[in-house]
Amino acid sequence: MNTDPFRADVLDGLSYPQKSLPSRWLYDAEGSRLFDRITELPEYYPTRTELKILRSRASEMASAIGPQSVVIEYGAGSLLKVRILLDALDRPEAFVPVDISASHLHTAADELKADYPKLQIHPVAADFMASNLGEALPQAAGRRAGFFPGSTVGNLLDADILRFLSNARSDLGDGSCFIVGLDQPKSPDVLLPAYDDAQGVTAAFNLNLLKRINRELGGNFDLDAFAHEARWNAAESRIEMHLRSLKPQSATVAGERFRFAEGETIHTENSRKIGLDAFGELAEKAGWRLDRTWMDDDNLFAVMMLEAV
Ligand code: AVI
Repeated sequence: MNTDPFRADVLDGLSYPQKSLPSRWLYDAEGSRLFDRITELPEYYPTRTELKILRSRASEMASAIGPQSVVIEYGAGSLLKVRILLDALDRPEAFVPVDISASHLHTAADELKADYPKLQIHPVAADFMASNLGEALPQAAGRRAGFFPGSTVGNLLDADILRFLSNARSDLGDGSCFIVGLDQPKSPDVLLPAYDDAQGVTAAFNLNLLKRINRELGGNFDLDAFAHEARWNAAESRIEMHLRSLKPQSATVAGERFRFAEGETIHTENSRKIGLDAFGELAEKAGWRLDRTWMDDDNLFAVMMLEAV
């Protein structure tokens, strides 16, 4: 039996009336490079807005966390944002970055080590959704503080947010806190260009998923016959990314054939814009209390501090 989870997800996702693929598969090496470019686009406000909040409020976050803490970053990536927090913290003792991409994680952790020689760094190569860090977390004199910037929480369903926050609550333990970034609901006039930029970087990011299927699963998608589409779904308060078939066609993946009508789409990502109250309710169900919220002047983005209850 073939147990490749990518293959299983693709064959399953393409077999429903509304074809869909889980967004986590967007991030192969090329997808991660394209996502890094997205974060620098003029239309993509979330990254620069969150960075501005972190830079201007890091000292408040650090004093809420207290001295000699252990910081645990979920889905850590390039470790740029956590430096802002580490620089503001009083004698942080240890840092645990958790990321599924082992090579990316170890390179970023080595770079961080060079700049923070006194900090113990314990990288964990794991899917942050599935990790069970209990044993892997170092002891320290101060608190454990989770860190989950970037609004990745918006790419998850409620049930998955609940599962993730509950796991983090039991990993981090009593007395811990958790800093979470969350993009906020706003006008589609701002949202749509952020997910369909003029340079076409988001389109390349989305289409790269078909390239990945062709390369890794012996697919034969015609990349010129699909187009990127960003949609605002007001009822669900989310941006959806789709790949729209430009003509009637079929494609073969791992020996199975899938037909596409003209205009039919593959739904590839949800980016939910969850309000503070709704997020606070989810956090509460998972054993956290929403303690503080920091936002930019235009209320585009929120950075929240959860406290374990
Ligand atoms: C990673 N995540 C928070 C991004 C977002 O905004 O939902 C992924 C992304 N998709 C298209 N552009 C950015």
